[in-house]
Amino acid sequence: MTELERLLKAKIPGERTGIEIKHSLCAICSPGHHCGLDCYVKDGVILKVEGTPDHPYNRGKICSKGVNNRQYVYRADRIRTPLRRVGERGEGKFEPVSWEEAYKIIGEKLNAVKAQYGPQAVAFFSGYCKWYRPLFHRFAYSFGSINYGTDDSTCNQASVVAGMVTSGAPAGPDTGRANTFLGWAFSGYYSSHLSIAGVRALKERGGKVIIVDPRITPAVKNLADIHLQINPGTDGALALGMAKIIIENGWADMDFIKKYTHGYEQYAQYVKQFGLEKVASICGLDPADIMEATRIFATNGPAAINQSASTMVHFINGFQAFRAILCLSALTGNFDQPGGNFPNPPTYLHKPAGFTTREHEFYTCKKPEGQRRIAEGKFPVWDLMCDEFQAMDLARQIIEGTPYPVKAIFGLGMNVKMFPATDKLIEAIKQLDFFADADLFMNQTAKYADIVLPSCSSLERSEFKVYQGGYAVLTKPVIEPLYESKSDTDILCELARSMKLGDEMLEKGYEACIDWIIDGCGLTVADLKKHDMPVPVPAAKPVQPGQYLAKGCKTPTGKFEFYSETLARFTKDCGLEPLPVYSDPLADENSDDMRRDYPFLLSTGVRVPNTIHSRLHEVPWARSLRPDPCCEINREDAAALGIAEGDDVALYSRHGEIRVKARLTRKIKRGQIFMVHGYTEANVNLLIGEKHLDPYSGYPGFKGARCNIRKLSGVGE
Ligand SMILES: Nc1nc2c(c(=O)[nH]1)N[C@H]1C(S)=C(S)[C@@H](COP(=O)(O)OP(=O)(O)OC[C@H]3O[C@@H](n4cnc5c(=O)[nH]c(N)nc54)[C@H](O)[C@@H]3O)O[C@H]1N2
Ligand SMILES: Nc1nc2c(c(=O)[nH]1)N[C@H]1C(S)=C(S)[C@@H](COP(=O)(O)OP(=O)(O)OC[C@H]3O[C@@H](n4cnc5c(=O)[nH]c(N)nc54)[C@H](O)[C@@H]3O)O[C@H]1N2
Ligand SMILES: [Mo]
Repeated sequence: MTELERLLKAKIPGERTGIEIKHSLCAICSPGHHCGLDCYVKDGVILKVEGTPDHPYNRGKICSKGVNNRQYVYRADRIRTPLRRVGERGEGKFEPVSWEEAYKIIGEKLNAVKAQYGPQAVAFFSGYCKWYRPLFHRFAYSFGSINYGTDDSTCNQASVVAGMVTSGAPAGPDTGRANTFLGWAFSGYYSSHLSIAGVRALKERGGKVIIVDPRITPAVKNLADIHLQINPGTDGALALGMAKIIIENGWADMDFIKKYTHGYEQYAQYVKQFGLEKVASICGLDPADIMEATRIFATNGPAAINQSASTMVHFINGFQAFRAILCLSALTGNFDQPGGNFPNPPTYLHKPAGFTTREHEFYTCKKPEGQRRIAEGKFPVWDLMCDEFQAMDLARQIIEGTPYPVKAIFGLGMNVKMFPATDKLIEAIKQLDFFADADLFMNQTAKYADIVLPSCSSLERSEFKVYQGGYAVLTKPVIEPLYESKSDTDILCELARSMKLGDEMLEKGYEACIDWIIDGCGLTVADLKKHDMPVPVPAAKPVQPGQYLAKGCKTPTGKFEFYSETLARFTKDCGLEPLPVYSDPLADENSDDMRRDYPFLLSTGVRVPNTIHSRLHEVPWARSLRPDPCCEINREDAAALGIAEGDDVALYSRHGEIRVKARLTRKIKRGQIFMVHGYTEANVNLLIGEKHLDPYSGYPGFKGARCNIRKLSGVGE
């Protein structure tokens, strides 16, 4: 091997090899992260990726998902050209069409539905990706439809709303200044790897870590001083029981409570019924552990609570559980205090960076009046707080046509596998007059579309992004978009022009839109284009604890509300409770018959290191870590059912059945089964009913439903 060959094999950048390091960001994962990436590029091809060492956010680190970027971008099932369906819906038979032709068909079809049924009969829906959302939201409104919806119908928005209802603003943990870290459903190693360093540092300076989780996770093993291995979905009871202990031991911060909170008397009265023995029995915990964890949390302050983004609200009692946990922060005077939890308002796309943008004005200025959203009236707090439809009622409304027909969907990255009762949504999509979807990959959903558009990845596009600490970046593409793919924002702006939507801003293109949104921050797109790394934003100012309470909470009383006056508005007509009440996570599935036929609690979608939702199941490196869809079952349960490691099993509920492999574990207690979501060949969402929803948020009980399991004998099964 020559030296040059050796250098090339080792992918060493430089003039000799012609390998260049180009900066971008990893958008495989959630927008809360988007780590900086070094892409090693030669002749327009990505050879490898690494974390960018001097990136202000991830400082060189990337996770086990991010390392897959090269294989992700070059996945064999990338959609190459715009496509028109020629076979049956779902059959996967398409013919290529030009972009102009695709835009023309989309325009004609959407306008035909609008003419016949009204603009609200067209629904606009976005899957997980957030980066194009302000433009997409505005597109829907400029078209004239109020029906814009996203994966926020199932992700972390319910946690945000629970925070808004209680304190007026969601409040994150100030781990850097805390003495105690209460990780409530915290699995940082898997779902948010950069959060671990802060917890480690806290431990190193002598702080205490409590983790509440039904599983023994790496966070439990490596970080926890106390692990409360709770029964899934019983967290609300634990939080209320802890409140009782805190109040009775005189650990509540009465000065804080008097000054900054509302409804303490009713709350203190309510928690009296959550005695230690009762709570220990509901939660499956040792009373002594609950006592000790509560003592540490309440007396070794400041204490920060890190609630999971979505786990708590993935139960039908989750909204109130989230509130009950949040109340512990105010009860102990840790809310909006250094080392506690403090609100840090988002700057752009959920990410706080210490400056304000005109993200919301950008689309609300086009909001159509006088229309009723899909699901409107079913989840009144959602209606009040969220500027999008709750998608859990989408399939029903399409099929039943009430209160009005929905006849077309324009989707960006729509993914039916992620909805409970996926089969019903597919039925609904089959009944539409028209369905268009843009995605990188020919996934199960795209196969049902009449027109499929090829989107490109973050490495092939230019994308605006803000970061904590007051940074912003406009990335540059590191390679040309593959095949005929385009960035989603170019698709939206070109379609706006082709359809003559009459929206000058969208017609001007993405950069003009961003310039409008960031106006006043001290930087323009032209400034950002001079860099390929995040730069400090002149208008950014760090947000400090205490600032929020000083101005008064954004709640009806201006206080932190143990007793929510917002929820109280809906008590009489909708039965919503103003206090953070506890209810059974399986309330709708707890009949004797159900207990007998489906004795296991099914928890779906606990995060695993090798994938985010469905996005890496088809990527060879990531897939090799977990080649088969498998469900986890406690070893003793498995033994009782004659199930051995790797056995084929049927996992079923009253709604459906899937076939997977059994993985035996001691990491979960008896009576529970955990299964990862996002597989087409074993879609666990077929087991979750469309009506198994939290009445406050409309969120599905993904993490608490009933199921059963049986070993498959092989032949004929
Ligand atoms: N059972 C169960 N179901 C769940 C969950 C669970 O825990 N359990 N979790 C829920 C949660 S929290 C969430 S957030 C949702 C996530 O649900 P989805 O957002 O539907 O999940 P993804 O698999 O990320 O699918 C997004 C789609 O977007 C495509 N895509 C990726 N990048 C781009 C892009 O740049 N442009 C376009 N146009 N498309 C792109 C992907 O290829 C994929 O097809 O799932 C929910 N569903
Ligand atoms: N690797 C990876 N990372 C991801 C994602 C992914 O799909 N894969 N998805 C991203 C998205 S969209 C989201 S919303 C976030 C979600 O992020 P997280 O909410 O952190 O994700 P989970 O791992 O589902 O849940 C965290 C922990 O909650 C525990 N848990 C489960 N049920 C209960 C319960 O009843 N009570 C308590 N106290 N704990 C419980 C789980 O065992 C787990 O250890 O992750 C983001 N990050
Ligand atoms: Mo999510």
